[in-house]
Amino acid sequence: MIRGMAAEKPPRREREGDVVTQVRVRPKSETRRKRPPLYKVLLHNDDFTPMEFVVAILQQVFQKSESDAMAIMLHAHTTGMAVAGVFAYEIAEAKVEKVTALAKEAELPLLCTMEPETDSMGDVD
Ligand code: TYC
Repeated sequence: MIRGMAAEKPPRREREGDVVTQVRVRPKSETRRKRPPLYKVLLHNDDFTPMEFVVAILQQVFQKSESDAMAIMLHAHTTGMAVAGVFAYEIAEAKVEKVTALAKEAELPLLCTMEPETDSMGDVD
């Protein structure tokens, strides 16, 4: 022990007969997360995409009811942006790609993006 210095804990070893198992002890900062980080999928307002198209996207891609889809579309229409849903990274990415492909196919400028979900302190996790 070195005086005045926090000695680092050595790796734990467990003896089982002749087999020595070394257990890796991760520092707290490296422990596995229980929940994956989440991402908000955002629909941005524009002046050209018909309201009906946005409602249909919300129903078909985000499985929203007609009344929820209408409320989310109107929120984007009045505030400039709305959260269509919150998902793990790969799911959010697939939703953005799907909406972008449907908008392109319909030759509409509807913009769909994703961003990390943050808590009330603005922290990602
Ligand atoms: N502002 C569009 C209109 O008046 C409708 C609209 C709503 C477009 C939401 C995009 O994310 C959007 N036709």
